[in-house]
Amino acid sequence: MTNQANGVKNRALARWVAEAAELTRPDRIVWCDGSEEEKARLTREAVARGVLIPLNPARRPGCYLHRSNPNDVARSEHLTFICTPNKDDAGPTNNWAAPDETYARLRGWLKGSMQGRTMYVVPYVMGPLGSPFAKVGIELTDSIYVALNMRIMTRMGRAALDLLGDSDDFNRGLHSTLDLDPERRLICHFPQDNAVWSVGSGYGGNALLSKKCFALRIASYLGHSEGWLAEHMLILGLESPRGETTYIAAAFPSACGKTNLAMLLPPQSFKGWRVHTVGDDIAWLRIGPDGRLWAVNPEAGFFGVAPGTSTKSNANAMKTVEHDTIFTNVAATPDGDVWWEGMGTEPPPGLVDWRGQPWNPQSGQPAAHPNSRFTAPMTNNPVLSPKAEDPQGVPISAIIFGGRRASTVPLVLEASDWSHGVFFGASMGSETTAAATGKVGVVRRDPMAMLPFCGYNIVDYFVHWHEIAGRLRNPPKIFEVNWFRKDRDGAFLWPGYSENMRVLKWIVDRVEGRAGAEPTPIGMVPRKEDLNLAGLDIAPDRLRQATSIDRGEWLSELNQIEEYFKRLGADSLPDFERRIKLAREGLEQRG
Ligand code: OXD
Ligand code: MN
Repeated sequence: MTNQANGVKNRALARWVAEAAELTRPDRIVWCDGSEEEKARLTREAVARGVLIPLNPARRPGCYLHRSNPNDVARSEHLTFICTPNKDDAGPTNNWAAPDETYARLRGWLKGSMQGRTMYVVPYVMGPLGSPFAKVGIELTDSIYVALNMRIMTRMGRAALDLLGDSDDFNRGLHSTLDLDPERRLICHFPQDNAVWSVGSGYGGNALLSKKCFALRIASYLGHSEGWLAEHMLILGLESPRGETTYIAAAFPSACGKTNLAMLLPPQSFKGWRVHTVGDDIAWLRIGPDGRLWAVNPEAGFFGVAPGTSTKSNANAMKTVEHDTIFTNVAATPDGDVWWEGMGTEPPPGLVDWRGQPWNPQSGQPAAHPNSRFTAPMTNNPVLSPKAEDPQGVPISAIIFGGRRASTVPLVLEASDWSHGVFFGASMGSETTAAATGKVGVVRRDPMAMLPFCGYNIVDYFVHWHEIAGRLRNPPKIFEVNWFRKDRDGAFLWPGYSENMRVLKWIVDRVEGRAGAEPTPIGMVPRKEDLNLAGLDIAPDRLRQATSIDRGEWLSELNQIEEYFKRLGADSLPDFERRIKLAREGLEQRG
């Protein structure tokens, strides 16, 4: 076995890599340094092995296509485990397994699993370099695709080893694709050990351990004990024509438009307004010395959903993926470009689908997998915030919770205070999407969009959110949005995309105390005159439907929320009980 570890001084790291190698028996160990030379070398190797297919350099310079195993195309929530000594610490929303048994079982699977393969040692930093938020992870992987993706998604290489120094405080991620057999696929988190072992999958959310595994599941656990929050939230800055920027963090379940909102291009009539992206998926939030909530995006790239991304839905994402991007499971055109459903162009003749098969519109199946992705460096984004690398992060003035709901939830609601906002987040529901395996389109409760990502007991997580308030002297206002409400014929009531700017502007105006709102038993809603609707062609009746609170729908919603909280054991939280009671009484009085 060759191992270039000679120069590595960190004893804990060297020991751990040696232990993992002893178990998995790779032919070679390659320590990634993050250099350009290394990127070129790994890319050449990935192309030679057929893992990456080069795209046409004239059309997509520096871009590659990867086709995954068709059985491995989304996060596998049913195979994702939180392994804590006590089952109760994982709580009612997580799959649980005992740590010792799980380590033993995985050790059995991992024995010799890297024979004939290379083990890549991928050191990485989450959070801007020099930031008090920053944390180090090391992923050991036998997937060259993972190593190259990690290079985009994190600050990978030398910088991480420098930051780590001789500390043993780093996330230990061990990843092997084994033989991609779903019967031997498990994604296991050991929060007490700051460790993740993921086997049998090469898919992003299962295999890029920096992302969901470390930056959300393990980090939420660390945040609970250290007094901060790791959230499934985008972060954006909204700059007014006067040059004032307000920062907003927004939680939406997977594939509900976080990347689109984070890169939003305001409509024509909003002259001088600009959106800047700080992050599109994950926020780490801490209370600053000023008593405000400060956020960083721990990631350095975007792992976005391709289908539905177009010049109309997200012109900035289309620019972001013009170069130096890895596409996964999209369709390929005969001239070496990419294509997906909802790209806004007709499928060209001679298309090859995500499985590598010839495709035409009669094929009866999408050409790109519905959860096909792009991995692009955040610096490709033309509207990247100048604060994205700021070690202090950005101060958050508003938090938004959003879901995909065909009915019931209005376009936007404002909470009366922090704890009312916590209720919004804890009770939110959304229709499922292709980002996880399983049925698509059924409403499931997804508290704070963290259902698949909270690494500890969700009831403790709610309490943690409540307790944070005690230390926030200047808390953000909290809102709930729903861009997806439909009329009786199934058509969307609100045009969405760029027009969501109108809702963001109302939110900023509410933060600044400049806009009006109407109280309802559920929360504050904007009246027509409170929204800037200049240049928007929407029938008054459709706007009314989009923003209305239907008494019957909400009484049934509250029953479902109450039922859900009971199932979680969260009904004992006095504040939730009070919120439900107040909302019910208010609706009943409305008659
Ligand atoms: C993601 C997800 O990949 O939420 O961001 O599934
Ligand atoms: Mn996500």
